Amino acid sequence: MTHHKPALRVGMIGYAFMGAAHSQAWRTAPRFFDLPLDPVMSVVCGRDTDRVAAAAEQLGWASSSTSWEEVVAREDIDLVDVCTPGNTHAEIAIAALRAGKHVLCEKPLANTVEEAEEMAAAAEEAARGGTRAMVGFTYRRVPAIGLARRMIAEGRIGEIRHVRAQYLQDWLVDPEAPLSWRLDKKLAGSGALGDIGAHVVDLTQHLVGDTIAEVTGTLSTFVTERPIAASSSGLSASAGTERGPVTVDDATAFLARFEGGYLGVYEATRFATGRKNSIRIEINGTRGSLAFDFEDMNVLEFHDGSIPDCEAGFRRIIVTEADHPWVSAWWPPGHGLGYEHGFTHQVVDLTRAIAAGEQPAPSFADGLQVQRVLAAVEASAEHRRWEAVAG
Ligand code: SOE
Repeated sequence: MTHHKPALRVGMIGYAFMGAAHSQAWRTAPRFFDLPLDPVMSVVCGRDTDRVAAAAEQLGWASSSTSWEEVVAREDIDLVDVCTPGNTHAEIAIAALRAGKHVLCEKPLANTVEEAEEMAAAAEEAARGGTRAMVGFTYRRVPAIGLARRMIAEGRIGEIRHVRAQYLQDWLVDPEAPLSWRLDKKLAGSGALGDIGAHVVDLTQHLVGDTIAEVTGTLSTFVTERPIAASSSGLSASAGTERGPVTVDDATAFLARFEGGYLGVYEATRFATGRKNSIRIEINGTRGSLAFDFEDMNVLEFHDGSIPDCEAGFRRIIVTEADHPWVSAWWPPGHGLGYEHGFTHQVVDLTRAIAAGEQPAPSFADGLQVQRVLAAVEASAEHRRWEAVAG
């Protein structure tokens, strides 16, 4: 294919949901985009020898390993892609950066602000030597979100007044849905707040180009015990009747005030019956409004306030034109993109930034700032008051 280009040899840690999404991205990016480096899917790493070998075969990695330390130390690896639960992000990412590997790390950046601070410091240090780090807030790279950001930056909706964001899922409505690592505070850090709330915090801040200054919010856990899943506990199938505690939030709601003075209203839940992956964002400005729902991800709604009221209204822009962000590499107008394309665009932008010697976005510093917002929401819920976002 692109043998004249320098290689970017990738080692990926973890191979479940995110590992599959990232594998698809590494494989596809150089086939649809003209990249300055040629990604090589060198090694995938996991704890179980047989399962990780099978994953390598299935997902297209040249080899497999059961030691992330070994992968990080390998001379012939240029980038470490961290697709593990949050409790291992800091250790793996920092070791990789110190070994001179570029890092792509899944979100949320870490499980605590302290870990995120250490990661951001390691990334800053590494950047001095040209080593890059990026956190995987992949929804930034949905074309409709890219278009919304461009329109806001161009002033098309004027001054911002309201930011409204919801991340709605329903995979925990059934009280018999099993405990997964995502429901264990030690592994996941928090529940809906960090897993999906983090996305809308990042997305909205990215869209308006501003940060949240203070928050007040609350957290709820509706189902406090669930059956232990055989696969995640290592117990036999008979363990189906055993139950374990849910140690994270099922849902959160919070208000925010941005540095620029405007208001934010946020909701993140795994109990919105009927909503599967509904990331809804509406931004109201003095000259217009924009609205997005990931369940209709190729569409951006735009109300242009300069049109006379008798003819105005929200119109649906189908974000599949060649001059929409990232779209020209894909299909003709109207043919649509999906969830996986965000991951491909992430790999494209990261690879280009590495080759250009530039800082990719979102950086670990951006990931740390989101972590601070999450921590402020938790503190607010605990103390029942407004909390400033530290930093
Ligand atoms: C589960 O809630 C999950 O897979 C999240 O972990 C992702 O970040 C989100 O994009 C989709 O839902």
